[in-house]
Amino acid sequence: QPVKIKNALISVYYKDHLETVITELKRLGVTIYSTGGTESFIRSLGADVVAVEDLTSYPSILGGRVKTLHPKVFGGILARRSLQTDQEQLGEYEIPEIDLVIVDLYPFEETVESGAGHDDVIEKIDIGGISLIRAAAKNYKDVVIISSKDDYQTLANILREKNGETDIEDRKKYALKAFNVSSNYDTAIFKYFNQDEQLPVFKQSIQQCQVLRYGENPHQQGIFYGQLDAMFTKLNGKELSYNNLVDVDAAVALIDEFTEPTVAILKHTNACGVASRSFIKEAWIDALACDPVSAFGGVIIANAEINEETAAEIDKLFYEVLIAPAYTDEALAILTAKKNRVILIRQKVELPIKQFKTLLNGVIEQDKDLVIEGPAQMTAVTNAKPTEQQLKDLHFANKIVKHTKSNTIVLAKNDQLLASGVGQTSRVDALRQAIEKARSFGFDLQGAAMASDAFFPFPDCVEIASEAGITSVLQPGGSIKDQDSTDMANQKNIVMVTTGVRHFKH
Ligand code: 93A
Repeated sequence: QPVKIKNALISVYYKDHLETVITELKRLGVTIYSTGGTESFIRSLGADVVAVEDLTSYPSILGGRVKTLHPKVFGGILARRSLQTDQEQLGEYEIPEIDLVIVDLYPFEETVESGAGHDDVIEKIDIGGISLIRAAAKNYKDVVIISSKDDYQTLANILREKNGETDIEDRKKYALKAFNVSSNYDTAIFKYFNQDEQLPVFKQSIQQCQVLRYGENPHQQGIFYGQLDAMFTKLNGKELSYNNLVDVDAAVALIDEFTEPTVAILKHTNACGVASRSFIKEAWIDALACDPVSAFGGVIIANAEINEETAAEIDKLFYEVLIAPAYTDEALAILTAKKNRVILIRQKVELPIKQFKTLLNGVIEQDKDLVIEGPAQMTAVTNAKPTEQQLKDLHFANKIVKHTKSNTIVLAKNDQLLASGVGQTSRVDALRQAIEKARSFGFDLQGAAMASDAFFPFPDCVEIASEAGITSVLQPGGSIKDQDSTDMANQKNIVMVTTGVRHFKH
């Protein structure tokens, strides 16, 4: 049914281009209600206008935060013209029907983009205006909602051509547009809050970028968005490649799990050597001993200063990148003799707590895995209880398992990685790979600790582990067949603890 406009409410932030509509409303004798600034503007055009305060018998309060939020305004917009009870209530409370609402919202995005401070941005979150838009759009069967300047001219044309009437198709089209305006508006507010609270570091970092030699392979282009200079001082070597960056990222995340002097060696993001010792040189020697074959061409990271004697040992290996918090001058003299090797000093800077990855036709975001369970979070589920040393070994293995590609099993003993099975499609495969690797490098697995990134679906892993000499096992638990694995551990007289926390990494 056509609606003949009798009363209009106009509340616009930017007043420009309103003249044509006002001219038509004036000609049609429409009563115009309006808020402070808009009211003055309409009056200046020579049209009659009723202050919304006179309609509500309430002043605009809280510095304008509450000016249209009143039943006398919203009742007139939301009342169903065809519903008798709504009509009776309008009469009872002396509420005029409002058939046209024109709103131009507080410019939230524009205020954010102008670099305004937080308080100014907050003030530009429109509450009354967005409510007017939503209310009028909800009642589009009886009300016209104009939520964008772009529509002033077409509205004026319709009013002129149809002599103040609108039809349902037009009103529905304007309602659709109104909900588009309101949803974009709220999305902008959401983005502002999300950026402000969670991603300050990331936001900063993507303002700079660096073109890489190539991507993962020479036929792929690569760019790094971020500020490497803020994290590392490069003392020697060529530009970091795409793959170097990926491994350096993994190395940094892994080493931050450790507090004692520790060295880790990584290949394709997985550790192939980790050891914690009282002195960094011993940590290096025992990290390398884990898998000296894989270590070739790897990324090395240490959490303590590299001295001369450690540098002399590291220098014997061909590696791509070495990262440490500091180097002695004598150490640097040795390390910088090989021109291509990248030597980095790492500054501790705050890193983003979110991860992003493109996927299908979108992007997925998640929190980084920032938790690690220590002995206090380990619950012994077997008859045999862990010794201090076993708890220490399990904790060490758990730190590494968290940073290794799933499915993974990590074997460790005396603060040294013995071997791991990485990125396997079954947990049994990961365990077999780990056992075989450890043996091939001469490790005796008697008394070793084993950590699994996820629960055991069957008791087979516990059985195989026990046969290899492993005496303590850590896993998150949570399989419906947990008890089978526990029974197997009891039968083999080995210790098993659960942590309740899974550490998948893909
Ligand atoms: O602060 S508000 O959210 N509170 C309200 O009740 C309210 N009603 C309308 N802002 C409100 N408005 C907005 O005021 C409109 O969306 C428009 O942007 C602006 C118009 O104010 P004025 O007519 O005083 O210039």
